[in-house]
Amino acid sequence: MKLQLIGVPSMLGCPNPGTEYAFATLMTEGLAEKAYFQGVTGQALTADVPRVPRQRTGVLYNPEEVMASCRSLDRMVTGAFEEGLFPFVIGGDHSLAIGSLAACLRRYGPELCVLWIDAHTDINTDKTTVTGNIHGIPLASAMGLCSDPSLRICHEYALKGENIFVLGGRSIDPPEQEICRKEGVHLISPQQIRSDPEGIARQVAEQVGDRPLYISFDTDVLDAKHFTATGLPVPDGIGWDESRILLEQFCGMKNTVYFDCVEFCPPADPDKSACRKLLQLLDTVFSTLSGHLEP
Ligand SMILES: [Mn+2]
Repeated sequence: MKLQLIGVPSMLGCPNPGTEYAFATLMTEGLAEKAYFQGVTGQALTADVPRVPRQRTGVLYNPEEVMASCRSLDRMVTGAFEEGLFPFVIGGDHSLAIGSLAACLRRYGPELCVLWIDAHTDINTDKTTVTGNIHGIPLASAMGLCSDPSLRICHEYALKGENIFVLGGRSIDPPEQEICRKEGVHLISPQQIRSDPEGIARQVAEQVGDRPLYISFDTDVLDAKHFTATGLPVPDGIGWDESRILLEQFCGMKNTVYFDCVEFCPPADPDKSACRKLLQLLDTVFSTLSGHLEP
């Protein structure tokens, strides 16, 4: 199996602009070459993202345009599955997951497990959000917890809280903590990961077992002192080594069906040093995935 690279140049779901340049910047700096070298094939796709000013209409910022981007990504991820390709998605802000989670749920059903490697749990609903930023609600959307049905794409299946593992979460709103507790979401702290990254990765892998696995890597999981080129840098995170250990473990699992990397913000990285480190990490992901995807 080969990879399908998909870029989502979105920023309307997060407060700070810049994530819309991540895919183009990574491609210019060698992402496609690294992918090609590791076995990716074909042309990269770019999701259709409306270009409009960011503005709040009611509770949320730009719900119509964000959902249009998500539906575009849903079609591309679904298309990749139909062609037997592994979807490898570069954001863009994390709201894109509404589209990719919908595609994965429709294909794999409620057994789908989600690894959310992120400083945030992104599990606010349209009722609990304070900021109105849609990158804070994708998990709640996939679980069917949002009260506005237009914020959800796949209505056949809901993601189960007990199948969600948030790794590195440390900026969690009180309503999100309540949702996580009630729904049985697994929260693994940065401290737990730093103290024994291999052990934590193994434990989570055992809990997932052979169920289909969705992996999302939000760059803000990295500690703010290692990586500031993201919309919302948060202190007390994990390092590059721990990130690599987690991704090697999880991307090496045969049941992994999807990967994304989101929230990289190139304008906050003028000397491209963060970009180069991120490319190295993604190269590890490529080589780990290509090691187990069937030819
Ligand atoms: Mn996120």
